[in-house]
Amino acid sequence: MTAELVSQLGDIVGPAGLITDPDQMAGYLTDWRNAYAGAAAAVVRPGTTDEVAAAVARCHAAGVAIVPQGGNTGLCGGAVPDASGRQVVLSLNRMRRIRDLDAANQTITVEAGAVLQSVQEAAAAAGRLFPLSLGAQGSCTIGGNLATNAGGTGVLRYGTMRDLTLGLEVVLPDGRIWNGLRGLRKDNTGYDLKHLFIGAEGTLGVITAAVLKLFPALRSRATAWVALPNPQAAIDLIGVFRELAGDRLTGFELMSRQSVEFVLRHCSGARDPFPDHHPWYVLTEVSDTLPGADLDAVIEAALGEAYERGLLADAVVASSPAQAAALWALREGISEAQNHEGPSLKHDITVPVSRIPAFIARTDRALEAALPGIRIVTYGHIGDGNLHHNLSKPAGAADEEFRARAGELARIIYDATHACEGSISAEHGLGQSKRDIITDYKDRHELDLMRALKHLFDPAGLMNPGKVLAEPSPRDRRPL
Ligand code: FAD
Ligand code: 2HG
Ligand code: ZN
Repeated sequence: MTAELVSQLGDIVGPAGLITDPDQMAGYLTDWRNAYAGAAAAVVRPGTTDEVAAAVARCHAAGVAIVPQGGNTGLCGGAVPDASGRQVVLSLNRMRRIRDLDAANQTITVEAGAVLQSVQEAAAAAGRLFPLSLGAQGSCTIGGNLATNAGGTGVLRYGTMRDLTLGLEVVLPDGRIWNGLRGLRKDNTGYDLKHLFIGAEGTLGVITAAVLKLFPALRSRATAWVALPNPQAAIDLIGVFRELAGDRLTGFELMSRQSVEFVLRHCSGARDPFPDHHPWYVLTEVSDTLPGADLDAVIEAALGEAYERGLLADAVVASSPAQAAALWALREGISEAQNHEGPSLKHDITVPVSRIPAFIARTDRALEAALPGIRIVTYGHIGDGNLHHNLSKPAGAADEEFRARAGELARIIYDATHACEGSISAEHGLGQSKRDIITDYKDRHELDLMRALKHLFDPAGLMNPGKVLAEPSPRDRRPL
């Protein structure tokens, strides 16, 4: 049956679109960190929406599960197939076209496999901004950004992918095509279905194209790196920046000394901006659509007020675009740098901004008590209340011993998150890594409704099964 299906899929997508050779499939079967690995009957790479629809319909008729995949940069194992070898990976990486750019409507229509950076560049070439910005932007795709409702460093000004999307085109789990590619900012004609597919991590259908919002290009920018005594100072500092910069505040990232130390150790060219060590840092950016706006003055006014209030230990304002880029590299290098220190246990949590200092104090005390010497790599989008509260093993400890503690350590972080009325996934999703533990933290009626929606869209359970929600036993499947 599988051989027959694979041959039919080959007829649909042609030789350029089908991979069955184990060596060529390998990169599609494990994730960026090599944290998850699976197997597949084939990797299918359709070139058009019609080909996606035909391939999905074929798999549906054969009862074979599909795992949608974009750039495979996700951090929760959502794009990795299971170990059965019976699933089909459906990669969108041949569907990269920019279908339309409507400057007057401030929209761009792109295919799901378009790499985020290429969409940013197309917008810039038209004098516009597509503001989603994240470390993986050279590899991640718009389809993956939508499926995970990606966030990144611009959320405090422009919102998440959900806020940036006006319309979608989706292939449903049985192969029908829903054309919702509307570029409308107002459309009250019933339920807004696009929001079900955004953040669904490929469990409700395959996103093939999207209409995205554009914004005026930013023509002036100022960037500062600030040393702080504690997280509360960062919360107070963002208040000062919000008051003085208003909507021009486009970046506000927190980093612990441990995070920066890993970057200084492992990223070539990284330099500490200050001679002394400080426990916490903030990278902040202010930008404007006006060319030549004096944003250094805005930053200096904010830093001046913060200094008067005793919030700052030290600060530097970038004197050139190259220096600003070097400061951003210190922030963007953390994920990669942590990989050099053994397994990195990732916890992408969010709590109300005001509760971050208490969250960090409580969690770090408990983590250090549970595993003395543990290296806590705290950083993130503090303006959104989103911390990457990641963990590295104590220096010299064995990888396997550390991995064995992962569940217990995650529980400490998630219990503290829950106690602060937060969420255990801010921007990376549930994938396979959090699909079981989420049931301990999310309202059970909400989970029931999610299961019912999954069953409504995908009654056969063939669209990325085992991601977001554990696979239901047939007994648990019930209609809405
Ligand atoms: P993939 O990894 O291929 O897939 C992710 C999920 O989406 C899977 O469940 C997959 O099945 C599903 N999917 C993919 N394409 C489709 C489609 N067309 N239709 C339906 N489902 C689909 N994330 C953030 O939010 N903010 C950050 O700041 C951030 N920084 C990162 C930095 C680094 C260095 C790395 C490695 C990752 C980072 N991420 C970040 C996580 C990741 O890059 C994002 O989640 C990204 O949006 C995933 O896109 P992708 O194309 O790689 O998706
Ligand atoms: C970031 O903000 C990303 O850098 C990645 O969301 C976080 O690797 C991580 O844990
Ligand atoms: Zn992030």
